[in-house]
Amino acid sequence: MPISEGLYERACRVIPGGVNSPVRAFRRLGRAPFFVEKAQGAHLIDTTGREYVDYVGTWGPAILGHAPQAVVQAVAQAAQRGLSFGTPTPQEVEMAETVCRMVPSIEKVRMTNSGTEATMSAVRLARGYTGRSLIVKFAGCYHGHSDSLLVAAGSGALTHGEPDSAGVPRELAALTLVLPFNDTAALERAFAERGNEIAGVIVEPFPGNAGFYLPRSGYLERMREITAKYGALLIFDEVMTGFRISPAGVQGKLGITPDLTTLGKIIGGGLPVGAFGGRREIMDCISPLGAVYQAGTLSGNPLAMAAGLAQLHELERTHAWERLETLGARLEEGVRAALHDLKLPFVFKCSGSMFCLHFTAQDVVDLQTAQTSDFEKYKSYFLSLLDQGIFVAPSPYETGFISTAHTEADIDATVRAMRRALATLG
Ligand code: KE4
Repeated sequence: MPISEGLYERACRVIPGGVNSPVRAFRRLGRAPFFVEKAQGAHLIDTTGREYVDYVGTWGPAILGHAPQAVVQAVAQAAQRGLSFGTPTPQEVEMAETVCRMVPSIEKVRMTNSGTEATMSAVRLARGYTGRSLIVKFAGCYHGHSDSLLVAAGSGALTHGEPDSAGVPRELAALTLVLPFNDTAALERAFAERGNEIAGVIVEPFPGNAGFYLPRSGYLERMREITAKYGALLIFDEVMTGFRISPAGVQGKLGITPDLTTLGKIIGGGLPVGAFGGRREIMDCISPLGAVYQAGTLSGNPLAMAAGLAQLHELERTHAWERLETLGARLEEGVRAALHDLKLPFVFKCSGSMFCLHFTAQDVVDLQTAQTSDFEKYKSYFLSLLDQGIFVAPSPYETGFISTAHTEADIDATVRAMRRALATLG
């Protein structure tokens, strides 16, 4: 299949790995990435004119599909009024009011330009608010690339973390404890031993960065109890799940109230936006009110606010979450039937419009079980789907996203293509 080889070679000469974010490079897949010329609805069109049904959805933001008219028109109209002012604007107030209305745990919110900025700021705020230094995260959960969160589990669950990237000082990594997800005993031990040092616990409530999987019943509820007991802040990283799993993300679906929430992706409508918010008494510690500094030249950018507001309003106007549940259930039914008919023991995890097929027979409940997925099988599946015009995540450690622009016909065609891709693996 013709791929934009020339473009990729040019890109590799001037961009590290030819991409502006590593996952786009199709590493270990034995094929150069395609380059997108344009996108509309549930479809991408690459520079060779080839079309794909898209389940990456620009990693989450494209919940209405690509270039939804409501969003495109809002951005075009905003652009006519200017691109960036460095002053407050009415749209930022409307965005903050909308977020606080849709996510009741958020009483005040600050805009950033990415999910990374949002989680980095939330971690600093937890430390500033509590006066403590330790942060707890979970193996396999990804919260962007700030130093304190690029940390892997240390030699022992209770010992300090190890850098998960070159350039992260060991001294800083030591202030992050990395625990196994879905392991309540490990969480209770960490707090029993060091609870009064822990500023905050940051978690993807429905993890989507080691493939998609779910918390065991009661796990997050216990996490809420323990953090409250020890005065540590519970930070729900809903950059991926926010405004998708429900209007109020996972917290809305499960009825759990975190102290802070980080947001991104959907809130920007495809433009660069992140946000962090929570209880007023905590958020009022943020500059210029409080002593925790946080800032951004383009935070609350008028075009990004116009895009995000148009997307959120369109989601509400169309009751999008019902549609996403319907489409997700149709995909789940089709995939499970295919796995049954082909006698494949693979594990399919989904919730609403988020899904992942794990190429393992082990139930996937954390990073360790996710890593039992067979990469070569995933590679074969990915390439077969790509050749059939279906674009799923170019890594087994990502999540698939359905949008309201997908149709029943798209889902049914995708299931047929999955059957063909899986049939070679039996
Ligand atoms: P960004 O800085 O990429 O906007 O957001 C970081 C982030 C924070 N929290 C969660 C739960 C996230 O999933 C992300 C980013 N997600 C990845 C997809 N796995 C972004 C894709 C990429 O890195 O290119």
